[in-house]
Order: sequence, then C-alpha cells, then structure tokens
Amino acid sequence: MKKALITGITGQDGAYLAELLLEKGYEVHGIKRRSSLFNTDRIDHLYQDPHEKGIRFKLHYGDLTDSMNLTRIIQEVQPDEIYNLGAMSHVKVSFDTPEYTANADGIGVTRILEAIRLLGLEKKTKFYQASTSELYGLVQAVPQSETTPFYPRSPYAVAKLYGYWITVNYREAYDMYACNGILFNHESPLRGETFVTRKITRGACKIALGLEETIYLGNMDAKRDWGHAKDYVKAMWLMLQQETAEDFVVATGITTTVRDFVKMSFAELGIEVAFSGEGVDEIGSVVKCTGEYQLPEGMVVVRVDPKYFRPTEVDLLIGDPAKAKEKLGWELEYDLPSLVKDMVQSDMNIFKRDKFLMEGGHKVYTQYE
Ligand code: NDP
Ligand code: GDR
Repeated sequence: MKKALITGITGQDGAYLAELLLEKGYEVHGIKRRSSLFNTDRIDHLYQDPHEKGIRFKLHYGDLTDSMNLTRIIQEVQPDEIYNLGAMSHVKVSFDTPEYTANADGIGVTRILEAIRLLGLEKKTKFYQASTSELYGLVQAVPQSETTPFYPRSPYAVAKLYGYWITVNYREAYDMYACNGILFNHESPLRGETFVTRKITRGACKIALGLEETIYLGNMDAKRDWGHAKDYVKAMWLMLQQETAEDFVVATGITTTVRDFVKMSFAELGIEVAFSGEGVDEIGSVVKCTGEYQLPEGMVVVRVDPKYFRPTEVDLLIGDPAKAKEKLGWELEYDLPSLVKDMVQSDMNIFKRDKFLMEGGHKVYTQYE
C-alpha cells in the first residue's frame, strides 16, 4: 500500500486530494495545524478513529515553519509521495504578513526537501510542490505556459517563486523526483470564503434569500483562468506517477473577468445583473428575475470597495495546459458554467439552512471579509 503525506490537508485542495488518494487505496497522512477551534471541517467525512486497527487516514500536528517537526513526521511516515499544499495562500493577506508568508510558503519548501535528503529518502519519496500562476504576475505573454518568464507581483508570489526554484534545484542537485504543478486558479464548494469566487457565490445566495443586500468587491476587471479543484488534484497525482519529474501548467485555457463571474453566479439563480459606472463608482444592479428568487428591479447588489484593491495586481491569467494534456493525459470534467453551478447550489443549501435556523429564532453568524 502506497503512503502519501499531504501538508495543507485541511485546505480546499488537501481535502479533495485526500479523497482521491483514499479512493486509489493509499494510506493518507496529513499535517494539520493546532488551532483553538476545530479546523478540520473539510475532511471530517474522511476521519477514521485512531483507536481502530488498519485505518488509512491519519493526521499529525505540525507546521511548515517548524523543520524538526516536519523531519520527525517524514521519518515516522516514510511516505512514497509528499504533496506540499500547505501555504498562507491569500494573495491580498500576504501584503499584510510578508515575512510569515515567505517563511511558510518559501522556506517551508526547503524544510521538506532537506528532510527528505537528510533522511536518505531521495530515491523513495516523490515530491509535489504547489506552485502557482501567480508566478507569472505582470503579463509577459499569453497564454502562459511552462516556458513563460515569471514576474511575481505579491509577497505570496515571491515566496512561491523561491519554492518553485528550490524544487527545481533539489531535483537537479540530488536527482530527486521533485516537481512543480503550476496551477491556475481552481475553485469549488470547498473554496475559502474570502477568495473572490466563493465570496461572490455566497453573496449571491444570501442576497437571493434576503439575508444580505450588497456584495462589496475590489478589482472587477481582473481576469482569471478558473477551473474546478476536483479536476486539478487529479493532475497533482498524475505528475507523481511519471517516469521522470517535470513541471506542468494546469489550467483550462479560458479566461473570465470577475464581473462576468458575478453575472454568471446571479444568472444561476435566475437573476440578471447588469453593470454601469466606472472604477470605484461601478455598480451591479438587478435587471430582471425569472425564477424562484424575486428581487426589485434596479436593486444594487454589487458595489466596489477600494479596500479590496491590491498594491500590485495581476491583471490577466490564461494558461496553456497542452503539456499536461499530452504527457499526463489530464482531462477536464468541469467547465466554468458547471463550476459556478456546483458552487451556487452548495452555497444555496448552506444559506437555506441558515435562514431556516434564523426563522426558528437561532442566531447565525457569518463573516464577510
Ligand atoms: P487553502 O488556503 O484552502 O489551504 C491551505 C492549507 O495550508 C490549509 O490546510 C492551511 O491550514 C495550511 N497551512 C497554512 N499555513 C500553514 C503552515 N504554516 N503550516 C502548515 N500548514 C499551513 O489553499 P488551497 O487548498 O486553495 O491551495 C493549496 C495550495 O495550492 C496552496 O499552497 C496554494 O498556495 C496553492 N495554489 C492554490 C491555487 C488555487 O487556486 N486554489 C492555485 C495555485 C496554487 P489551516 O486550515 O489550518 O488554515
Ligand atoms: P488570486 O485569487 O489572488 O488569484 O489567488 P482571489 O480570488 O483572491 O482574487 C482573484 C482576483 O479577484 C480580484 N478581486 C477580489 N479578490 C478577493 N479575494 N476579494 C475581493 O473582494 C475581490 N474583488 C476583486 C482580485 O484582485 C484578483 O485579481 C488565488 C489563490 O488561491 C492563490 O493561492 C493561488 O496561487 C492563485 O489563486 C492562483
């Protein structure tokens, strides 16, 4: 039975990857951070009681900023594959926490690679690094491929640039099986609530149910190549099943503005939204409602709040997944409309439940940032 170790197992990708590897018969180990509240919502359905015999899903406390902890866990687990998905993954927040981001997202990669080497596991343990389309940053050429130059535009992207190159360096210096997946944005019902897609699908559902009036957003013109996380974790696994380690772009090849993502999300609920005005004065308002959810015509459901603007922005991302399709045989099951549908349906279920509880006199708290 193969053993995999996943850092960031409590995150969006960690949860889907753990599911996939368990389905494939792996013993799955994950590193979770200690927190004062439970932080395992996304993987609770995979939990197996450690008191039982023969369990295939095990969690270890740890942190990417603690090399001794990482080394001990890797020594104990002796994994065949390590997927390094753990990171401070929010681009805007990285401007507020640049040093910590560099430590966890940059040096954290070295800590794992060096542990593999010191433990003599170079020939046994394959390593996957969660690299990102944010590496491309300031547009040099489109579509972005494995050969497009990098120009990172945030502390997050700069830290990930270090992670990218240290992975390449350990592969070349020590002949390790170490590779980078340069993944473009991927979303899902498990997406963190403060990333723009989830903020929009949650907001649209709450507005449709009368639980909120307006979504406040930042740059509406940003263009992203959005795919479904379920498809993207398959590419991660495929990258570690090859003869030799290589780096791959994983993307859909289609780009969409934040504004159009808003329109698609409301349209999924039968609400047509049109945009008018420019810059900070841009608004999105209801044109007509054709379904179950009836809102007044002209109601303003989207406004711009400059606090969500970034000091330096990435304007346009569109990836070329040709190499992943050809060499890995990777295929997409979801397109953007089916991704939006999946997210909106899931959020609608959550907020219908919340509304039901509120109508029953219970307090329900949500965060907006
Ligand atoms: P999430 O933010 O959903 O998950 C991040 C995970 O990392 C969480 O489990 C988090 O733990 C954990 N983590 C954060 N800091 C540390 C730390 N210091 N030590 C150990 N674990 C830590 O991210 P995604 O699942 O969306 O992304 C997975 C990886 O892929 C990340 O590295 C991200 O940067 C990268 N990536 C993501 C893309 C995307 O579009 N989703 C695209 C390209 C790359 P906790 O739950 O406790 O917060
Ligand atoms: P990104 O994702 O920065 O691409 O990083 P995010 O969803 O945060 O932003 C996408 C674009 O939307 C614009 N935007 C807003 N973003 C947020 N979060 N909130 C808003 O209110 C808002 N309004 C407009 C942003 O300016 C940006 O242009 C994600 C993360 O998962 C990274 O970890 C990963 O590496 C990259 O995707 C690929």
